[in-house]
Amino acid sequence: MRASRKGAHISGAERIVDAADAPSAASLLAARALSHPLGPPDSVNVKIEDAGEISRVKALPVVSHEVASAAEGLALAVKLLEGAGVARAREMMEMFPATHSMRGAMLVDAATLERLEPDRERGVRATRMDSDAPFAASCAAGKNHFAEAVVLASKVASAPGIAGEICISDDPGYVTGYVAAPAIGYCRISVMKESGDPRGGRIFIYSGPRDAVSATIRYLEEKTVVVEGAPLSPAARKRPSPEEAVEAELRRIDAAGLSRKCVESESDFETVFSSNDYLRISQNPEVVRAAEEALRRWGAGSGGSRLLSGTRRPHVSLERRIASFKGSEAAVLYATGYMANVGVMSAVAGKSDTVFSDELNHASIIDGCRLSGAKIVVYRHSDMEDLEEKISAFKDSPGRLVAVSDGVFSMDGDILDLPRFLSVCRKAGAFSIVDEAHATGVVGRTGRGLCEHFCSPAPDIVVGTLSKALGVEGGFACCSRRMAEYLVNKSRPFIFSTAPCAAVAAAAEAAISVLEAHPELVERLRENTAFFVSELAKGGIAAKTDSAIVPIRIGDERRALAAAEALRERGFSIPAVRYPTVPKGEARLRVAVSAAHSRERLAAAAAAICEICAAIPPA
Ligand code: WAQ
Ligand code: MG
Repeated sequence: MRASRKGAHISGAERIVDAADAPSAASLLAARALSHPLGPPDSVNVKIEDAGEISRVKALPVVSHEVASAAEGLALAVKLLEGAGVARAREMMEMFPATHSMRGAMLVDAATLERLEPDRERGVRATRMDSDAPFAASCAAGKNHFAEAVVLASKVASAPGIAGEICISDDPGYVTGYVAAPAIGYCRISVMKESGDPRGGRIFIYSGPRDAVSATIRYLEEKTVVVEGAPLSPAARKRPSPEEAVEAELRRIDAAGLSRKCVESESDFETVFSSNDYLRISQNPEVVRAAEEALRRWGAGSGGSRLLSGTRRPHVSLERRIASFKGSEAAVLYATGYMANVGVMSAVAGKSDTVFSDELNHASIIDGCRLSGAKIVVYRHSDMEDLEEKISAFKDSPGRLVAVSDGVFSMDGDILDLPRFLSVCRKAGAFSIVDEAHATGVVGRTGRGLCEHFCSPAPDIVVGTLSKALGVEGGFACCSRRMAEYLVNKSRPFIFSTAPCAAVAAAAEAAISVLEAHPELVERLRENTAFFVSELAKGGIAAKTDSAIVPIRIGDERRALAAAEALRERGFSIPAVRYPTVPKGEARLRVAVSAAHSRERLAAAAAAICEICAAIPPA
């Protein structure tokens, strides 16, 4: 339907209905045109035509943003579009006034800001679309700005090459507008212009090859699209449904290049450069046999927590063995390394205490600090002067002071200066806690960790894991006998988890035996790492490490992903590590060297990394 007066357009609308409903739809639309708020038209055209082949798309999820002013609304529009990957949204906003005189939308190239509409006065018009709402609801008399806009935006977002849309109504009384994009959905913005302002317009943002523009325009103007599940009013659902909330968040993650998936992986050391199974002990026949025997003897599950019938001989024996390997009085076993850190931190610190935590500590330490409820003071990475200064500010506070650091930093591969850390803790009377997850089996001549490496006494608690160089699973805390008793009484992840399977404990103990019997594995890992770093240097990449983790800094998340993908195509599984694992804009490739890698494979991987990093286009 199209209504006009003195040749000028007043209103238009279209419906896609069953043929049987066409006559009543036509009369409802005519009635709507005749009672338009802008006054009576002098002509109304109602055209009924065959919809042809119909394609169906899902309505964009709707997110509402309340703002206080038009200026705030326009700024938010820019921010939302940037979040959807439209880098030049601010400049597009400056082009917006040129849309005011157009009946259709401006079509702008996302990269170059060139205008792509064939007729600049008219613009590109999205037509041939409707919601799948029941006929009566969708034909209700009067204009429903919101419902019509969601349908239009959903069709536009589904068009090939469309990266986003900006819309402000040309209705002087309607100040709510929106930006939309496949990545962020339909984002309503409560105020985008001053009330009474008759200027409005639309921009469709195009991001595709130049020779596909006409296909996009054809889709927008000619393809018949029914939009499924478009809401009729935004007020009907103030709070997004659980499904919508999840959908919106997933789209946001995806748009930022931060989407993650579990990918099945071969345990093949020729291709995998990301395994923590540094010494390949997971495959050791003695370790596998120990697990098999224990599995037959003790069954597949332990049947209870350690304090309630879950403790078996292999658990007790493993705890003793960990302690003797690490040179501590006692050890407490946890189901995972994550739980060990969460369990230790939350047991040692409480509400009235203060924890000092390295800014690059592992997520499990951070989560443990948070769970403890203690005040958290973050100090600069490995900066012992900063730690000392921050700790000394609390010298008169009555609560406990607890300093915690990774031994090997898992994303940079560098190690803590343990003697200096301990001396700062001693002076301040602070508990010292060091996580040796990536140090055990790697650092120190025989893989016993930082104490061996520095010939240093031990911190109050050494946390570690059985799942990395020891090749099995589980975490542990090494400490004094009394401290172990304390953890068993206070550490909720220990108290409230089912005891690990006895076969896991038996395998872990066998793994420690393997490591003790074969210190040359640790030596080989060290040599392999040094070799790999020197091969990278030959190719022009200066990488550094004190462990078996070699970070290759890239910066931009998408470039890091592209590099990882290119490496995967060449048969090297080397992951890109991104936010939130590392800070935004500090994405990197993270190589974990193994004692099982051959020199040839290490050299080939280094060469591929150097070549690909030189070739990926800048961000
Ligand atoms: N295709 C392309 N551009 C169009 C079309 C179309 N089918 N219809 C209108 N435009 C352009 C034209 O330049 C208009 O001046 C401008 O968009 C605005 O159109 O969640 O009412 O029909 O409550 O005035 C937003 C609703 C309502 C926000 C938008 O747009 C909300 C609105 P209007
Ligand atoms: Mg209008």
